[in-house]
Amino acid sequence: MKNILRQIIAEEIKSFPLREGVQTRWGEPLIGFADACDRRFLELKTIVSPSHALPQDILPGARTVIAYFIPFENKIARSNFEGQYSSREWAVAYIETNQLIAGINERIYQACSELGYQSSIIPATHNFDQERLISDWSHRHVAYLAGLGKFGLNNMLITAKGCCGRIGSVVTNIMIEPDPVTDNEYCLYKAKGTCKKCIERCAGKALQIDHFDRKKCYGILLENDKRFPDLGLADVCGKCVVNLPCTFTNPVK
Ligand code: B12
Ligand code: SF4
Ligand code: SF4
Repeated sequence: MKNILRQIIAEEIKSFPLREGVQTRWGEPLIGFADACDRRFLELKTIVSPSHALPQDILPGARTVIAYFIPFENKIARSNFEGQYSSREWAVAYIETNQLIAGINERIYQACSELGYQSSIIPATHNFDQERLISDWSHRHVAYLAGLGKFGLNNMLITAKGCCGRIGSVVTNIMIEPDPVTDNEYCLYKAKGTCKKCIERCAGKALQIDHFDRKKCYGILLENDKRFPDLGLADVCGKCVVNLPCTFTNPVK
C-alpha cells in the first residue's frame, strides 16, 4: 500500500504541470505514515489547541494518517529572496500547490474506495479560525507524528528536503505500518544555538527567537494578497522560508 500511495502522489506531481496554465514545478515528495491511534495525537490538544481534532474525529474508524511534503523547485524559492514583498511566482506556487494537494487527496480517496476503504479530504489551508489563526487540523504537527521532520525556529516543519514546500495529510481506515517519529533536531538554532537567519529575514518582525506574532504575520500576508488581485486569495510571504540553510535540506545532518 505504501508503494501505491507513493506512486499516486508522485504521478500527480508529474502530471499536474501538464495542465494548461500551470506555472509551478515541484521536486520529489516525501511521504510518512502515523498510527491514527498513537496517543501523541491526544497531546496536540495541549500543543496546538484543545479543539484540535483526533484522526477519529475526521474519519470514524481511522487507522492511519498519511502525511506528505511537496518541495518547491529552486527557482520559486530564488524568486522570493529579494525585497519586502512576496514574489508573484511564490504567490502563484501557493495557489497552484493548494490545487495540487486537493488533486492528490482526491486520487488517494478514489484509490482507497476502489480497495473498499475510506479516506478523508482535508484542504491544504484556509481551514483555520480567523481570530485565533490556529487550525483544528495542523498538517505540520501531523507530519511530525508521521516522521517527516522536526520544527524549526521559523515554525516550519523542516524535513530531509528542507522546509520550502507544502504539506498535505489524509486520514484513512487502511492499516499501514507507521514510520518512527524523529528524536533529532533539524534546525541549527535548536541543535546548536546558531544561525537565526530566518529571524533576520522576517519581513514584518513577526518572528522573534522567543515569540511569534501570528497576527502581525497575517497582516503581511494580506498585504501581499492585495498586490495580486488577479490570482485569488494569495495570503503569502514566505521570506522566512527561503535563502536559509534549511530551505532545501536538513542542515543538521
Ligand atoms: C493558521 C496558519 C497560519 C497562520 C499562523 C501560523 C502559525 N505559525 O501557526 C498564519 C496566517 C500567520 C500563517 C503564516 C504562514 N504560513 Co501557514 N498555515 C496555517 C495553518 C492553516 C494552520 C497552522 C496552525 O494551526 N498552527 C498551530 C500552531 C499552534 O502552530 P505553531 O504555533 O506554529 O506550532 C508550534 C508549537 O506547536 C511548537 N511546540 C511547542 N511545544 C511543542 C511540543 C511538540 C512535541 C511539538 C511537536 C511542537 C511544539 O512548535 C511549533 C512550531 O514552532 C496551516 C495549514 C494546516 N491546516 O495545517 C498553514 C501552514 C502551517 N502554513 C504554511 C506556510 C508555508 C506559511 C507561510 C510561510 C506563508 C506562505 N505560504 O507564504 C507563513 C509562515 C509563518 C510562520 N513563520 O509561522 C505551511 C507550512 C509548511 C511547512 N514546511 O511547515 C502550512 C502547513 C500550509 C501547508 N499546507 O503546507 N499560517
Ligand atoms: S534559518 Fe536557521 S535558525 Fe531558522 S529555522 Fe532554519 S536552521 Fe533554524
Ligand atoms: S511569513 Fe513573512 S511576516 Fe510571516 S513570519 Fe515569515 S517572513 Fe515574517
